[in-house]
Amino acid sequence: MILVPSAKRCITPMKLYTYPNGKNAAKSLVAAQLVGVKIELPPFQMGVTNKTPEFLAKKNPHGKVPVLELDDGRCIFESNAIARYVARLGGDSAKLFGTSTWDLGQVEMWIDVSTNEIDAPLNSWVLPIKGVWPKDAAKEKAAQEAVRKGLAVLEKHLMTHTYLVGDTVTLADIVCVCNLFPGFTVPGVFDANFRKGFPNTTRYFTTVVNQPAFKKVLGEAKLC
Ligand SMILES: N[C@@H](CCC(=O)N[C@@H](CS)C(=O)NCC(=O)O)C(=O)O
Repeated sequence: MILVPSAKRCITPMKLYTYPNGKNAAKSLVAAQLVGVKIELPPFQMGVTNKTPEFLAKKNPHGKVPVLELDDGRCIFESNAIARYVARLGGDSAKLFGTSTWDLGQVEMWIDVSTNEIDAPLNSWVLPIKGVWPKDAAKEKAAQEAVRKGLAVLEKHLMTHTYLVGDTVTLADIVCVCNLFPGFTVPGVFDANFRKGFPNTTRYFTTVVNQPAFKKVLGEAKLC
């Protein structure tokens, strides 16, 4: 059943503006692997390329990445929007969006849950550790609590599900696993002790992240 209109397949490869190993860019790069779409990574210097007048005028006025440039020069920003677009390019909309209207709703729901309830607070935990954001102990404690709450919901769902929706990887798993990636891999975040409280989420993450399309984009996920 075709639920989502497929986007036109580009002949000239699309370009994804991003810095190396970004988990937001990985969402669309994994989707591209799974639907058989080619995406090029043009030379990019974080903080320089994305602040040029040309980038701000034509690619993303927010000066942020990732940005997907189509073969005709039009651009899409916001990593989930880019991932949705790429996922629809394969021609088989069922592949990453499930096989029913219910599945599609669930895929969209889990994309939003993992973005709002996990990725948002996880950034406030991980980015100060990576030195990207300033340290603020009170904010980090609140972020950790919020991540635990978000993960508790995921953990319960994954007690009886291998994947978030249906029996195969969907875009929900791609977005969720990319969002979880820094938590499971940045030292001091989801460490062995933390993981004991989330066995289903840990099993889910390792199951999905070790699949070839994920490994090709994200590399070896060494748990922290
Ligand atoms: N919600 C956006 C977040 C984009 C974002 O914050 N990108 C960061 C890198 S992860 C960025 O480009 N920052 C540059 C800046 O803020 O100047 C998405 O999912 O694409």
